[in-house]
Amino acid sequence: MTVRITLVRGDITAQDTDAIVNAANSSLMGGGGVDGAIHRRGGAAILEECKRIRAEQFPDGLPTGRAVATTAGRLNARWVIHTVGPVYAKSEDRSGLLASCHIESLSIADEIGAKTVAFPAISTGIYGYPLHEAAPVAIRSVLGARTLVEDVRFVLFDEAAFQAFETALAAEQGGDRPAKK
Ligand code: AR6
Repeated sequence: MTVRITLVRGDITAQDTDAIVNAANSSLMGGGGVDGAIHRRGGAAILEECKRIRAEQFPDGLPTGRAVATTAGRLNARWVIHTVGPVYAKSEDRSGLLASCHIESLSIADEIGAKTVAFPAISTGIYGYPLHEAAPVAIRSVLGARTLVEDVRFVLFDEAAFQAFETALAAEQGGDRPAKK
């Protein structure tokens, strides 16, 4: 079954999906942007689990393109899936790593049994990925993923991000207008 993709404008920390994806960094110790918002609103339980994951599984940090799950603490979601997007580089195509973030996050969602997953526009903030390059990669990797996840909600913070994802989704779906919430 193909994943159903929905685009919404909003704050990912307010989503009530089974899991929300965090645009983290390798340290898993928090940061700015989505990462900062998730840790602030979710509370200390998330960081505690991140520390344990670092100590037990990833002493050198979570590699770019990989994903791990923790509790969502006080958030509405049940889990946070932390993934590390690539820092944008003009000199090198890192779209494979960005695709991997989505595919690995959905694979972790399958492991924990999450059927609905919210993604931010990974790498398009502090990591500098242009929206018009990131959006098609994100949409295509989700549509192409082998997963049991039924609903993927891209939660876009501003109009520019929403429009980039709307264009990318319409292109993939042969010109259909995407569902707007
Ligand atoms: N909800 C939804 N989207 C948001 C939110 C929010 N609450 N806040 C920002 N965005 P970024 P990155 C958008 O910078 O580029 C952190 O310090 C934002 O407008 O959060 O992957 C980490 O620790 C942008 O479109 O993530 C890493 O060090 C998108 O989310 C680094 O930033 C991603 O922006 C990761 O950078």
